[in-house]
Amino acid sequence: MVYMLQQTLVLIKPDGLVRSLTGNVLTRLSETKLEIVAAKVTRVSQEMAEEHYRELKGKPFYAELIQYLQGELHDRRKVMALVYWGHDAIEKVREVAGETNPEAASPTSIRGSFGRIRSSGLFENVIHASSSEAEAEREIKLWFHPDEIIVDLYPTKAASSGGIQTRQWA
Ligand code: IDP
Ligand code: MG
Repeated sequence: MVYMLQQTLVLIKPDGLVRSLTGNVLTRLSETKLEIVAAKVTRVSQEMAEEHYRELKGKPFYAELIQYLQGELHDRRKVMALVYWGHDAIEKVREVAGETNPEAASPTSIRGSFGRIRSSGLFENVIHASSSEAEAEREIKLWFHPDEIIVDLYPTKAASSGGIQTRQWA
């Protein structure tokens, strides 16, 4: 089989942070042997949440999902964002993450171990993981600046900010 060198975006969602699951989640993800090439803790504006989940606009759970990603359901207004990089990164991380519905997810997966379904029906499933190369590209460019990632993943162009040379996504 041909191995694909890929990158994928992971978000530890606010439920993961408020329940102190960061260490557990990172330990599970380390089993993939992928490399972390970017990581940060960041606040999530409504615009970011809507852009991240723009494909789901119109779903009955969309409005609550936007609140969830912003941390409004957990009074913890931040997420941890990471880029994992290596062979078959997308599939490996999705495998460790488990299915979207935490009750359907394998009990040994992150979502199966730590996720729950809110009484509203929203899947509170601890992490986000990109599901295709196109989605990974869109999401990594949304959440990270080129200079925050230690490898060159996508083309960039030079930019200057206050006289300091930086890069932007091309
Ligand atoms: P994914 O996170 O496994 O890629 P998506 O379909 O992209 O799943 O959905 C994004 C997020 O929206 C999920 O992680 C979950 O939090 C929520 N979600 C998705 N489908 C449902 C649903 O049918 N009911 C409730 N929440 C859902
Ligand atoms: Mg998805």
